[in-house]
Amino acid sequence: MKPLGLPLIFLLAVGVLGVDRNNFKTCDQSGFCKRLRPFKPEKSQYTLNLDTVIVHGNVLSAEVTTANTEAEKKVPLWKYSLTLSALVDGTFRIQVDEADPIYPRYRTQLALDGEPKADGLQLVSKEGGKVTLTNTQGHKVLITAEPLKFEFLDQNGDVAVVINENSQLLIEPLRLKREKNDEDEENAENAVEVEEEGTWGENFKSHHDSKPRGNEAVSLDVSFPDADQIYGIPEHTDKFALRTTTSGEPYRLYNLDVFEYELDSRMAIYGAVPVLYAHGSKRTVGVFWHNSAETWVDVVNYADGTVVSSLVNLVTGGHKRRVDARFISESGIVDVFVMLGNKPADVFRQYTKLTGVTPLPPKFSLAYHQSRWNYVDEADVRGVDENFDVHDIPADVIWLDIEYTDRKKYFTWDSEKFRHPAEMVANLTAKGRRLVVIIDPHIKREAGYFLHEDATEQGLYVKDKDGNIYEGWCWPGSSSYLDFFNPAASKYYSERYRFENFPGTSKDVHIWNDMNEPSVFNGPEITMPKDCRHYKPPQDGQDGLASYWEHRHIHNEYGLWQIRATNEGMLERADHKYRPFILTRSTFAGTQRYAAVWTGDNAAEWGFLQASVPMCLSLAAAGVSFCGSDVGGFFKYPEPELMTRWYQAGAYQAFFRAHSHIETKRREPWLYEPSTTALLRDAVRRRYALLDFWYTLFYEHTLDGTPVTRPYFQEYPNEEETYTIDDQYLLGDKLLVRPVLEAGAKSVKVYLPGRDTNTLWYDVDSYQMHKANGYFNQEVNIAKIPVYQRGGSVVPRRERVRRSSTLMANDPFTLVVALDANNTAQGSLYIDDGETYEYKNNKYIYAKISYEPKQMTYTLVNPSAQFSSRAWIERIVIAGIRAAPRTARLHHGGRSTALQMTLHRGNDVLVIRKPGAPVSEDWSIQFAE
Ligand code: NBV
Repeated sequence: MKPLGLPLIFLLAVGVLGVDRNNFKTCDQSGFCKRLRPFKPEKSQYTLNLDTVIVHGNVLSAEVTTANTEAEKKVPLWKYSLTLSALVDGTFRIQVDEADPIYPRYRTQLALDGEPKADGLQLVSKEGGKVTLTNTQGHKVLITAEPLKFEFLDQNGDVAVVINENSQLLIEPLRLKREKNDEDEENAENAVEVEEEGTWGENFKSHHDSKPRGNEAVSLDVSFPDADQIYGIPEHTDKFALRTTTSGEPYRLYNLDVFEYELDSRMAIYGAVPVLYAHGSKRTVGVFWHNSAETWVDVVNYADGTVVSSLVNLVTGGHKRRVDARFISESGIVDVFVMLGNKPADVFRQYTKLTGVTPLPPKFSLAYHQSRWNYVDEADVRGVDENFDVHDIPADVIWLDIEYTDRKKYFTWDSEKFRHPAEMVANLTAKGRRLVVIIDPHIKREAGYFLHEDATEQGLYVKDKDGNIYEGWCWPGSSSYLDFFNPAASKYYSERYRFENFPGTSKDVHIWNDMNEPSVFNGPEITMPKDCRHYKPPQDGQDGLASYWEHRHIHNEYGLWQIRATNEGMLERADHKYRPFILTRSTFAGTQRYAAVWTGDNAAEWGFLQASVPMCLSLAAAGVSFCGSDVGGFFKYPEPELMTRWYQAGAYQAFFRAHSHIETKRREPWLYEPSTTALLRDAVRRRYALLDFWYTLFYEHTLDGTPVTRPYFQEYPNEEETYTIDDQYLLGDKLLVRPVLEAGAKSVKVYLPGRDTNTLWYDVDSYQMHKANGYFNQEVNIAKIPVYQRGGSVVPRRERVRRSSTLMANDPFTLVVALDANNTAQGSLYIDDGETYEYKNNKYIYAKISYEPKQMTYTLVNPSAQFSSRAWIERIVIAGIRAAPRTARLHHGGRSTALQMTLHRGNDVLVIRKPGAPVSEDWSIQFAE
């Protein structure tokens, strides 16, 4: 079936912005959400059978049964198996599955970074209808048998997380479909036996979902006593702090290609990471709902004005602080991780311990990227590349969108427009630049196209509900989709990335996986039908429904399977020598292990620039620190002021790429008036000056798993005003960024946290010192980007302007030392070759830098790590110094040299000129009064 030229409609719609909500389900249109959302029995019908409790190793296992009470007949009498495991680092896991399901229920496969490590679990007592357990860190778990409830106690013995407080644990047991007969009609009064409409099939618009397994939803509620705010569950365009959903739609997690997505919305968009964090001044905790099916999340914050006060009193006993959340998923099992923090950084780390960190990215990928749909041919690419040099703007990467291919057949080139891809790439690499090309997951169904033929012959495609190859509609027209769940398909796909299989590519060509929700223009909600079939490893005795997974089970992790195969292919194409860079649109828990994420098709409007900050903060908290938005906006054309502000903001977001829609006016930086070009140039140069700072932050993220881009409350957890701030943020614990996000701004409200600890903040442009005291008004002109360095930190910079980051490898450093109230500061610097895995063989430099009133030291953390670098320290700037030392001497390699200094009295800055200290060895500077 050929739908009505959808892509054309897509193009025509540029300019008239607005999501077509009719294409996407509300909770009421999503069978299980409608069915389960009202479910709130007075008392949970799940009971722990105390006689069955066994604690072995780190796991408690027991049987749970449901009572079939008169009052609430939604849950049939059934047996479930419960396990509760203690995991390292203050984390617990609860899994509840049917004890004996008629087919196995799906368990999400790729989110976890391997099997979580066990902690010790001890049974403390089993009495009075309760089981008490403890881990090695002194956290306790109290399980009440009837009605079933789990309370997690922090190390002070206070209740930190409660599961099933609101009795919303529910697992719809799998049942066999029976044809209706007269007997059923007679039994109609037995509610359990009567199947609700929609059990075996649902419709949405013209689409029918056959639901061969019937209803199989799961739900669970979680309460966070003492919490002021909860965060997480990206990807939405809503605020960073989640809002009460009682009077509207729940937050939806279902990876979707939402054309012209709207702002301030809980609608699902491209990504779905089911992790929540609850924060208050007492503690920070988190919950990771390990489920890849469509999921809806309700939130009640009892401090919200919208929550009726009688309910607040009833539930919280008058205490206003508490937030409840509830997950409802279409399928799977109940599998939830409880992370007990108790500081924000702890809980963010606990989450990345489970799902993995972002591995050290190749350095170029942290630099500036220039993209457009599309650079039309080789001459265009060359022109763009050259113009960066003509206009003295550094750039590291040029991107090619779908039009570079031979009519959307991925792993091919348009042989007219891109006749010499290898030369084109060589031309870029000569300047240290790279190319990124797009590879989408839909495969053009065209006779003679090797990928289509191989996939058909080898049975590598996703199947439809009847077991035939699924056909959908996407950019190439009629398309099929590789089933990455089939190891043969993933292997085949990985191999497509080999240089010999993708001619023209080299280690300097990296990959953009777009449309991997997956997007299907003529599918329900623009995606794959839920009753499509995915590969499941064959097992004896499992046939029929037990022999495959349905798309409904795995939907949110489909894209993750694709990028995993891409990553594998990119590693293998270069014998695991070079670090791949991948950009993905679809996001799930664990995505950060393979790819950076961008926020998809935004628009050149101030609202979308504003939204980029909370969207990336939320993704960063969910493990994806490598996040950015299309700089300038994808749809529409950014006028100079918006373009300038977006470049300035993008320069301080992890993934910094300008991109635009094919139908919009060209907008490379030099196409604006020279005054605007100058501002864009300045923004990009600021990014390059801080590239080593970014690189060091990403390296440190691999060590501690905490976000690179941080909400204020991560570093200042007791400062209540910060809990809802999401228009400004921290980079590591050192820089504070308040991008100008408003049109015509003459000043912006900057919040400087750290009042209680006498924190000082230095304006990075003037070194003007501000004492932390909450909000202040920062005057801005169009050139100003409000960024502040924390007193007590050292930030490395490189000031020489080059064409690309690669060409800066041996450039000298400036160390900016910002003093705290005690005249001390600490920082670090990480250096390696920027692109290989040699750092894993100790070929790197990682130094701690420390400043005290009498001396400054630069010390390699791991002296056996060696990397030879010709870079050196050309300047040390000390901000906030009131009295200049009389002398300064560099001590290095047994020698001592007198250094020259200048004190700038106006702003209390001391500049040490040309200390000439190396970056690859220890040194110190001694100051004398
Ligand atoms: O490949 C074309 C675009 C791409 O430029 C954009 O960044 C993606 O988010 N792609 C979506 C397809 C359709 C856009 C309407």
